[in-house]
Amino acid sequence: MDYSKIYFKKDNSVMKVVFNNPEKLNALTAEFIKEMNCLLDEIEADENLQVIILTGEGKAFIAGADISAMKTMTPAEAIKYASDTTEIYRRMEESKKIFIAAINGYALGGGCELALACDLRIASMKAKFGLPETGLGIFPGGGGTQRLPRLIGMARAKELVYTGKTISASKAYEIGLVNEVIEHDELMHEAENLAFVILKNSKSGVSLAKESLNKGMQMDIVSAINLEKNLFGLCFATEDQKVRMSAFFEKKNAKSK
Ligand code: CO8
Repeated sequence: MDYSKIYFKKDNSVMKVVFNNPEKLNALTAEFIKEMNCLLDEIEADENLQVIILTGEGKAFIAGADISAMKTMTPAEAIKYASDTTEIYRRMEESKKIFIAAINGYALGGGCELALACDLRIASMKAKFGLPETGLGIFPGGGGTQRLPRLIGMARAKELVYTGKTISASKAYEIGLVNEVIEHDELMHEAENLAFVILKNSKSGVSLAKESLNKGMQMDIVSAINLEKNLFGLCFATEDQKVRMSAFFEKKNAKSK
C-alpha cells in the first residue's frame, strides 16, 4: 500500500505513526481511514511490535471527521462512515499492542475520539481538546458518548458534549482526559520514554492487563473479576512469567523475547 495521509517509522518494538494531511488539519478523510486500516493490518502482523505512538503533522493531532464529506451525507452514509471510522478505534482498543496518543495540537471531535481509544494520552502544552459536534447539528458518534464518560465521568463528559467547548491541555489533565502534559518540543521524546518504560515489562503481562482492563470495563463487576482471574491464570502459561520470576531470585533483569 502506498501511504499518503500517514507516514510511519519502526524502531525495534516501537512504531511512530504521523497523521500527514496538515492542510486539512489531519481530518478523518476516507483515504485516511483506508490507510489506517491497512497500517493496522501491518501492525497486527508484526509480532515484534509492541508500542505504537500516534501523532499529527502540523498544528493538529486530528481536527475531527471530514466535514466536507459529512456535509451531504444521508443517514445511511453517516452510519457507514461512523462504522468505518470506529472500526479503527475498536481495532486499536482490542489489539494486544499498546497505543500512545502523543497529542501535538487540535484533538477535536473524531480526533479526540481516536485519542480516547488509545491506551495512554500525553499532550503538548499546545494541544486543544473538544467535542464540537453539537454545534454542527450532530453529536460525537465515534465512541465519544461512550468512551468519554467511562474515562472522565458522566458529569464532565456531558459538559464537554453539550457545550462543545474547547479546553486546554492543562484542563484536559485536570479532568483526567490525558495522562501528562509536556513541553511541545519534548512531546515525542517523552512518548518514546514512556514506550521504553512499558517495554521493560513483560510483553504478555502488559497485553493481558490491557485485555482485562478494557474488556472488564464493559462488564458487571462479578463477570469482570472472573475475567481478570482467568487472564491472570493465563500469565502462568507464559515464558515471561517463568523467566521473570526466576530472574527475581537470581537478582538479574529479564527481558521478554
Ligand atoms: N474537516 C474538514 N476540513 C477541516 C476540518 C475538518 N474537521 N478542520 C479543519 N479543516 C480544514 C479547513 O476547512 C481549512 O481548509 P482550507 O484551508 O481549505 O480553508 C484547513 O483545514 C485549515 O483550517 P482552518 O483555516 O479552519 O484553521 P484555523 O487554525 O483557523 O482553525 C480549527 C482551526 C479551530 C481547528 C478549525 O479548523 C475548526 O474548527 N475545525 C473543525 C473542527 C470540528 O468541528 N471538528 C469536529 C468535526 S465533526 C466530528 O468529528 C464528528 C465525529 C463523529 C463522526 C463519527 C466518526 C468519527
